[in-house]
Amino acid sequence: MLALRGNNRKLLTGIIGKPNVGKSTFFNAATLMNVAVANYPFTTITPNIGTGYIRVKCVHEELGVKDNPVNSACVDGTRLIPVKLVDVAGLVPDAASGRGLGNKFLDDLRQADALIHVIDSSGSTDEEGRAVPPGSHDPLKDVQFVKNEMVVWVKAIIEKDWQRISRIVESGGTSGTDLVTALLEKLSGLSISETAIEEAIHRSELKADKPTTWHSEDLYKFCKWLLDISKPMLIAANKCDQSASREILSRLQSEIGIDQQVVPCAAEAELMLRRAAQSGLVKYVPGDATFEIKDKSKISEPQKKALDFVRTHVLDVWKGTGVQKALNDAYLSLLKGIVVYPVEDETKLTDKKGNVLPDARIMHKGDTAQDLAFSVHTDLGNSFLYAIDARTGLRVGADHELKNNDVLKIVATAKKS
Ligand SMILES: Nc1nc2c(ncn2[C@@H]2O[C@H](COP(=O)(O)OP(=O)(O)OP(=O)(O)O)[C@@H](O)[C@H]2O)c(=O)[nH]1
Ligand SMILES: [Mg+2]
Repeated sequence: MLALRGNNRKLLTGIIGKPNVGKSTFFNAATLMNVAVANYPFTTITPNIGTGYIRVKCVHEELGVKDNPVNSACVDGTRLIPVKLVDVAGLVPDAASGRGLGNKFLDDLRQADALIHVIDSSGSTDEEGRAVPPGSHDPLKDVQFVKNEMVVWVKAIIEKDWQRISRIVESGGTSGTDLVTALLEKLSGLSISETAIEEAIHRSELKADKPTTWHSEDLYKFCKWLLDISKPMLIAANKCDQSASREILSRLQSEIGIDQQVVPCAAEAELMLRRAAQSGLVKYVPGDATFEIKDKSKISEPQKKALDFVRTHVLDVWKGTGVQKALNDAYLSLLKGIVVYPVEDETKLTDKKGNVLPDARIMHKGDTAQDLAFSVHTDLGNSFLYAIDARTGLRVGADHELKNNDVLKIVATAKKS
C-alpha cells in the first residue's frame, strides 16, 4: 500500500465517542496506563496516548524454534504486537457549532488510521454523557451523531478554502493543479491518501473537473465517503456487563446493518482482569474467555465478588471482555492488517544479534516485499534488491505480495560509505 511507503511510523487508532461512555477505561484496559476515569462527562480534556497490543498466534512453534522477540512479546505462543492508541475528549451533538468542548480536539485524531467508537450499550448515559436510568437512552443515536460530527469536522477543514481551491482547479491554475492534488495538500497531516481521495470522489459520483458545481451536500457526501475509506471505524459497545445491554445490543446490530462491525465490550472488567493478572492474583491473557484464580487464599471477599461478577456477567455471556477483540479487529480487519516477520538470517531466523524472530510487523493485505523494506527503513526500501522467503528458501521480487505470517529476509544493495 503506497500510502505507507517510506513511512515506518506505528499505526494509530483513535478512541472516540460521547462523554462518559468508558473511552478512558477502554484505553487504560488496553494500555495498562492509569488515566483519569469518572462517572461524569468531560473527565478527559487533553488526549492520552499509549501503547496497546494486538494478539496473534506466533509462528515460532510452527517453525520449531524458540523465539526472543525485540519489538513485541511472546506469551505461551501468543505474539503481542505493540500498537498506538489515542483517547480523546468526549464529543456531543453540534460540537462543530461550539457545544460541549467543541470539536477542535478532533485535531487530536488527525493521525489516526482507524477509529474505535465507544458507545454505552446499557443506555445509561444521555446524549451529553449525563447519568440516566439504564435503557433510557438509545445508543443508536450516538452512532449517528458521532459519524455526523466527524464528517462536519473534515468538511469544515475543506470548506475554509473551497472557493479558492475549486476556482484554481477549474481555471487550470498557473500550474494546472488538479482537485486530488489540491485536496491532498489541504488534508495533509490527516493520514489520508491520494487513492482515498480519488475513491471518495468516484463513490460520491461528483465531477473532479467541475468542483465549483459542488453544493454543500455534495461536499458532505464526499467527506462521508472519505472518512469511511480513510478512517474506518468499529463500534465498541461498552458496559455490556449491565443487564440492559442485552436487549439494546441485539437490536443495535440489526438496525445499524451488518456492514458496521459492533463488538460487545466490558472495559471495566478487562481493566480489572489485567490488573489482577499483573499483580499475580489470576492467570489471564487479554482476549481469553476465561481466567484462573492462582491462589484463592490471597483473594479478599470483595475481590472474589468482583471476579465472580466478571465471570457470570461478561465472560460466560459474551465469551470475552471484547477489548482485545476490538483492538485486533481494528488492525487486522478494518485496516486489513497482516503480520510479517522480517529477519536478517533466513536460515537461523535471527537478526544481527542472534535474536530469533525478533520483529513482528503489521503490514496491509496487498503490501509487497518492498513495502516491508520501506516499513523497516526508507533506505532499505530504496536499496531493495530482493527478499528470501525463510520457509522455502526461494527469492521473491519487489512486487511479491506479502502473506500473513511470512518470514522474510530483505536483501539490499550494499551501503556506500
Ligand atoms: N458498568 C460499566 N461501567 C463502565 C465500564 N467502562 C467504564 N465504565 C464507567 O463509566 C464511567 C465513565 O468512564 P470513563 O472511562 O471516564 O469514560 P470516558 O468516555 O472516558 O469519559 P469522558 O472522558 O468524560 O468523555 C466511569 O464511571 C466508569 O467506571 C464498563 O465496562 N461497565
Ligand atoms: Mg475519558
